Amino acid sequence: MPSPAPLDQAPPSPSERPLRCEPGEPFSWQRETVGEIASERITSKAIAARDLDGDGGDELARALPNGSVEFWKRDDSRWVSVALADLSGPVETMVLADVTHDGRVDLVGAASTEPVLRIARGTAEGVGFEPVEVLPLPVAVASLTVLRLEQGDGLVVGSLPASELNGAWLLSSADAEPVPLPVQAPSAFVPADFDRDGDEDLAAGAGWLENLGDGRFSRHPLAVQSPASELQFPTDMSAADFDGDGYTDVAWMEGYAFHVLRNTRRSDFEPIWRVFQIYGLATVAGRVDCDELPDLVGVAGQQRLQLFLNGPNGFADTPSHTAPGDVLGIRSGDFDGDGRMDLAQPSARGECSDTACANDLGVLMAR
Ligand SMILES: [Ca+2]
Ligand SMILES: [Ca+2]
Ligand SMILES: [Ca+2]
Ligand SMILES: [Ca+2]
Repeated sequence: MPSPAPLDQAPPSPSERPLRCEPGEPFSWQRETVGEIASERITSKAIAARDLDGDGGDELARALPNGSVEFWKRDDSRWVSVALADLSGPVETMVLADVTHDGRVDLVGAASTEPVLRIARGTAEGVGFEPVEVLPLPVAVASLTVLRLEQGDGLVVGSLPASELNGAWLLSSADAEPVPLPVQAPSAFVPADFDRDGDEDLAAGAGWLENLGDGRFSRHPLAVQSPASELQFPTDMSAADFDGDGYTDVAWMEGYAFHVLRNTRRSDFEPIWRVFQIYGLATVAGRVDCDELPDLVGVAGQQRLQLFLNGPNGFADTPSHTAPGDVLGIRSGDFDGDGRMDLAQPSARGECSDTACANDLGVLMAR
């Protein structure tokens, strides 16, 4: 089977803000341009969204490969640049999380070219960061995922699939020793409290890791182990309670199919929906239309965005909306604070010089 490079990784969780729209309101996506990205290597791993100034809407940040990070916010339907930060070195993947456990959101970046984390501590006021600190790691970093722990935000560090130390590590804080996680071949990571015991667990590749709350994790299969199942290994996953039973389910994207696996509450999952498509690459989940059931977005063949709306009767087998353009990745956020998931979407404009391509950083606002 052809194996396209994983496009991106899903963000940790859909918005938990109250919905500010009425059930049955018609849905559309409104595309807005945030800025330009003069880089050919930007993907949505280098994009992060979080409400940093506490006004209820997420700020949007993007890192360039040289570590320069720009922050924007949506202000009265316009996008304004609000801050610059500098991680002073190569950055391919970036998260916003309180890894120093001081109550302020920090900026964390890393790259597959060097075994370090670059951390800029958040300052007390609004959107601002201290000068970067560089922390050594056992491996170069292919992915960063935020895992919420009792004491604050932790980080799951995934190494490159081809690297000698093939696996994933948990840093329970910025100054903690990395602890190896029982993961065989890391590809996609999605945190969620699957067993509702108050400790955030982690879907990781073909399994999920139950957080035992004492720093240890117990591994369970996530792919359904039956001869009829074609589930092998996800290129990406997202998590949300798609059937509204209170337990977080998983959307599983493979090269050729897109599945929803229902959390059975018995430490296992069962497939309840599947569509076929070519080269599924990335997925995010969150409420897009005006009901409480989370919807699904996939990046599929030809790198097109597809939206599958979820309702009381489940998902339709054809996407209800698609967005054109060469999508380089997706990141979810709620930029206007209305409780509906919006999408940050770098896209290729096809204008390249010898050294860089001019790409758009766009946003699809749920309307
Ligand atoms: Ca904000
Ligand atoms: Ca749990
Ligand atoms: Ca569920
Ligand atoms: Ca929104």
